[in-house]
Amino acid sequence: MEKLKVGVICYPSLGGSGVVATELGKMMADRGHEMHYITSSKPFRFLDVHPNIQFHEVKIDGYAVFKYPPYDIALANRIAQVIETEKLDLLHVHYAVPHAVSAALGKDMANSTIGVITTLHGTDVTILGHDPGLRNTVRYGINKSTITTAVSESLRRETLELIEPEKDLLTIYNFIDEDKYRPVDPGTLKSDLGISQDEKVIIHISNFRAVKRIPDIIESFRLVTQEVDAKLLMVGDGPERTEMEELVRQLGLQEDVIFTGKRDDLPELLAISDLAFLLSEKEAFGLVLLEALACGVPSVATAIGGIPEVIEDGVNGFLVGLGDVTMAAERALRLLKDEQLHATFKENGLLTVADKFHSSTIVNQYEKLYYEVAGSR
Ligand code: GMT
Repeated sequence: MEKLKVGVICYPSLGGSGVVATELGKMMADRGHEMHYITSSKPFRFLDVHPNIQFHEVKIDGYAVFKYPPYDIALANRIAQVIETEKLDLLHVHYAVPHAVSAALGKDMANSTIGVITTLHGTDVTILGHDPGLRNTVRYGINKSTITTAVSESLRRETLELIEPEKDLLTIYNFIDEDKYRPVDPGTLKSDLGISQDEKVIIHISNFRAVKRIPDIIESFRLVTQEVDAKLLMVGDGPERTEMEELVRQLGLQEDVIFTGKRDDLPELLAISDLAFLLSEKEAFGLVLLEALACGVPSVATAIGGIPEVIEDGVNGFLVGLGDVTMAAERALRLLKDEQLHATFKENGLLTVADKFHSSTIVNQYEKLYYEVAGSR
C-alpha cells in the first residue's frame, strides 16, 4: 500500500501524551510512513535520527504589541505551510487544546481538504472540559476533526457526556515500546541509590501535578514503613515537587523517600522496584502503569478514570478508592509480604501488556485509521 505523509502535532514535553505521540511516530516511520512533527521544540523522546522523521519548528517572533505571543496562531500558520510544502496526507493531533483548533485553522489557511485525527489524552477534557472558558473550544476542536480518538473507554464516555460532540469517538489504547520496557538487569542501581538489598522499593513516576495526589502516596508509604523496611522512589519533576519535599521533611521521612528528578533509566528504576503507586484523582489511562507492568512491577492505583482498564483488581495489581490511604497501604503490604502473590501478579501483568496493549496491535489500529482518513478526502 502507498506510504503516507503524516503531520503530527503534540506537546513536546508534557508527559505521557508526548511519549505516545513520539513512540507512535517512530513505529509508523519504521513501517515506511513519512512523519512530520510540527512542534515548538523537538519532542523529548525524539531520540533517534530516523530517515522518515522530520521536525518542523514553530517559531514565534517577539512583537511589542503582543502581551502574550500567539503560539496557537503561529502553530496554525506552520501547519498550513507544512501541509503545502510536504503535501501531507493527514494530520494527527495529540491534545484538543490548542492543537485541534490550530489544526482546523491551519487546514483552512492552506485551503486544504486534509483529514484530521485528534487524540484526546485526558485533562484536555477532564479538566479543560469543565472550564466554561474553554469547553466550547474543546467541542469546536473535536467537531472540526475528521475523527477523534480517546486513550480509554472511560475518557471516551466522559467526553461524550461533558462535551457533547457531534460524532462518536473511537477508543484506541496507549501502548509502550516493549523493546525498552521489559524486565532488565539494573546492575548496581539499588545500592547506588543507597538502598540496601533487603529493603523493599515502592516507586511513583509522574509529572508531580496536583491531580497525582502525592500527599496520599507519601502517607500510604508512611503506613507501609510501620511494618516493612522500604524506600519510596519519587521519579519525575513538576509543580508540586518542592512542596512535597517539604512535606517529607516535616514527616521525618527524608531518609526513606528519594526524589530522583527526571530520569531516562525508567526500566532500570522499575527493575529495582517491588511496587508502583499511582493514587491520582484523575487519570485517563496512566501510561506509567503500563510501563510498570511491562517491567514486571504490579501497581496499587486508584479506581478512577481509565485506570481500571489497565489494572485488573486482584489480577495484575490492586485498585483502591480515591484518598483511601489505609487501603492503599494494606494492599501494598499484602503484595510486599507475599512473594507468591507478587510473582503471580507480575506474570499476569506481563500477559496484560502482551495481550491487550501490544504495540503492534495498537499501531495497526492507528495505521488503519490513517488510511481511512487519508482516503476520505
Ligand atoms: O493531560 C494531562 O494531564 C497530561 C497527559 C500527559 O501528557 O501525560 O496525561 C494524560 O495522557 C496520558 C497519555 O495518554 C495518560 O496516560 C494520562 O493518564 C493522562 N493524564 C490524566 O488524565 C491526568
